[in-house]
Amino acid sequence: KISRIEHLGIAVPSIEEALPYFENVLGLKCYAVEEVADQKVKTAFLKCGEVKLELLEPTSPDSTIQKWLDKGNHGVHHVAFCIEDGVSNALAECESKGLRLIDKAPRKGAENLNIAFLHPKSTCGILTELCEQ
Ligand code: CMX
Repeated sequence: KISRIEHLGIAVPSIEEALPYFENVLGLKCYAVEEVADQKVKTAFLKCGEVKLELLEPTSPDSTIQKWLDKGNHGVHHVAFCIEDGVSNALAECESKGLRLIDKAPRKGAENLNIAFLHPKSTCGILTELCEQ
């Protein structure tokens, strides 16, 4: 069961260059910067009410985010939903409903959350992340 949007993942070539817009223009506050080594990204988190924005900067040319940017994409990369009754249960339900899972089981993401991704080809073109505290 989805309780809320946990965060929006936003791909940027450089967190340093993007932050002045988010902080000085939008007035949001960056409260954490963290590298997620296995995803080859540096992340910066900002609070926007209950929802977070996660800026994603690639740390390697073969990073998923770098490949996405190289294809001419920019901006919102994924939507992450908070799942009340656990990511494992949600994955089983999504699979039974014919969705394509990127992660077959939950794994640790930024902020030490249990997370799993669903493939955008089965979620109306929106790369979808499921999260649990
Ligand atoms: N949103 C919507 N569609 C996307 C997408 C995105 N973010 N990324 C890729 N796609 C689409 C592509 O447009 C492409 O569609 P077409 O075949 O119609 O052109 C299709 O998915 C396949 O894309 P691809 O460029 O060939 O890329 P890959 O298959 O190599 O990877 C994906 C796509 C979604 C499987 C991969 O990005 C993935 O595993 N993502 C989950 C992990 C992740 O995003 N990590 C970074 C964030 C980590 C964090 O938040 O901590």
